[in-house]
Amino acid sequence: MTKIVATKPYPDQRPGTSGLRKKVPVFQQKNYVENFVQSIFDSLEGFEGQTLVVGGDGRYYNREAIQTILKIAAANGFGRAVVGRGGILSTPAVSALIRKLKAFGGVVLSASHNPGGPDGDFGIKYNVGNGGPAPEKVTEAIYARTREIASYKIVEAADVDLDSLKATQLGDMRVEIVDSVETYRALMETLFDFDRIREAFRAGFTIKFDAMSAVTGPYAHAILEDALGAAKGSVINGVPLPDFGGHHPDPNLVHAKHLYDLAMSPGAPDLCAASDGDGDRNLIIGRSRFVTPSDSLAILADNAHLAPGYRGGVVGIARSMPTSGAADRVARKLGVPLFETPTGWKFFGNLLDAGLVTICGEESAGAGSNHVREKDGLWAVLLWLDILAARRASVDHIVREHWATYGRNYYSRHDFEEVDSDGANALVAALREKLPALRGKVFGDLEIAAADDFAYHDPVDGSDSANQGLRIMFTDGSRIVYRLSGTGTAGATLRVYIERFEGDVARQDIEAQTALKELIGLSRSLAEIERFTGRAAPSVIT
Ligand code: VG1
Ligand code: CO
Repeated sequence: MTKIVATKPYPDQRPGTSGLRKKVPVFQQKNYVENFVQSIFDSLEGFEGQTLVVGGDGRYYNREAIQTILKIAAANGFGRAVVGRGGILSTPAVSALIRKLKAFGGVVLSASHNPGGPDGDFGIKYNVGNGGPAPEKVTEAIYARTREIASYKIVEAADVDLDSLKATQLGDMRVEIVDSVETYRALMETLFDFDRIREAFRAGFTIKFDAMSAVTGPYAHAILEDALGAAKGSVINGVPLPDFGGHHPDPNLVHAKHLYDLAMSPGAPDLCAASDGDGDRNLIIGRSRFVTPSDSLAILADNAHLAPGYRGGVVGIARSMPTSGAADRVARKLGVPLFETPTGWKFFGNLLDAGLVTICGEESAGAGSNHVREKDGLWAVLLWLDILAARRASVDHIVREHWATYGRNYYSRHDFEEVDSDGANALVAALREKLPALRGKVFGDLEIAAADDFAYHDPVDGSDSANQGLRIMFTDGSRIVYRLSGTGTAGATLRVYIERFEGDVARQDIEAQTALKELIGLSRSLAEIERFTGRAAPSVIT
């Protein structure tokens, strides 16, 4: 039954910020999926007879990839595979299942917020036994293996029926198809006061949740509408589609503009929210009030104790380096440590496992806690709902009160997408060269206090990660950060993160681009963005 198939390495299978992401036709090349999956298993030890969780966001090629993964897992000696029905599992649901089942690990099929379809993007990510993305030393080992792989092992068998909730045998491995939502919904019930939220909906609270035709549809229907009693129709675009209806399932102000417009319109719902392709990001917009992800992290950390799952308070907060310093101010007030990590959820795993932090977040619309080891879109929406129900206040009120207490970190990210890779690399190289000379330079009201290339020392396992983003810090606490995306599939994407602190309440409600104008101008000239990329303006501003 088990066959050993000869293969040749592909040179381009290096996992990025979050797994291996490529265009669908790249994954459709002969043995491309097989090579990568066998390389994952070749880099692991001790999974004989153990459980593997498998699921994805339902995008094009999800089912085909799952069949291949199951057959290779069976041939390599896994004892059991647990798969979401129809191949559907959100990224946080995979994490929850791995933890609940004490599985050896899991494979997540997703390219997250990137578009799907035959010409869209696909992705494969391996998660380890704590439920979180494999740390860098594992992803680098996988990559090294892909460079020399010569064969893979696969069971020859008919495809598994992914749509019926039953168990079947695949070689010596048992395959169980499970409900995609159940474990996740039960976990949410342990964290939040469902009665209190239900009561709020009964009393007239309104929500609009856009699942963006991606994976969170079934979860949002089951939790928001069925369990919590939000009005039918509160969840829109709630059926996962292989091409996400032709849209970018990216919950930001560009791709979810209709939601923003709704939130700013007369008679807007109390809360507008959305998640991304694989369900780990969140967008929060109150009536007339957009909440930046960095502010959302700070506000959630500050108010988490109101939810039953966090009654004991938070022990620490972690944020990715480009995320604004708003959470730092909360940590200081709470008297708990704040950790600054490189971009990507894999860097939070050790801190969470060691019990050093309770809540983590990224400026890219990701927040999560120690309940799983991934960021979690619906979790963030539910925590907001529970806080709103407990405080009986509007999103706008909570945000403004937060700024009045802590000050406001004006924040914006400018993305220059799909620029020429050589130009982007040259820009970074030139800026890196310039960093040491920048200290003390004055531009109008701004003086550079320090400039460096961010490096992270993991306090738990002692590992080091260098070249994680160029930081330019100013004497007034303002900051400009530059880094290249590690999730794109075409050319390079330059991300520029801009931040300025405002302590004066009278100046806290200025439109962000206006408040950051001077820094934005400087971000362009310091790095000579137009000269290196040919772009005078970013393609996406969030
Ligand atoms: C982006 C975000 C990062 C996030 C990553 C995965 O990475 O900036 O914060 O962790 O996507 O999120 P990059 O390297 O393109 O900047 V997801 O929802 O795409 O799994
Ligand atoms: Co995602």
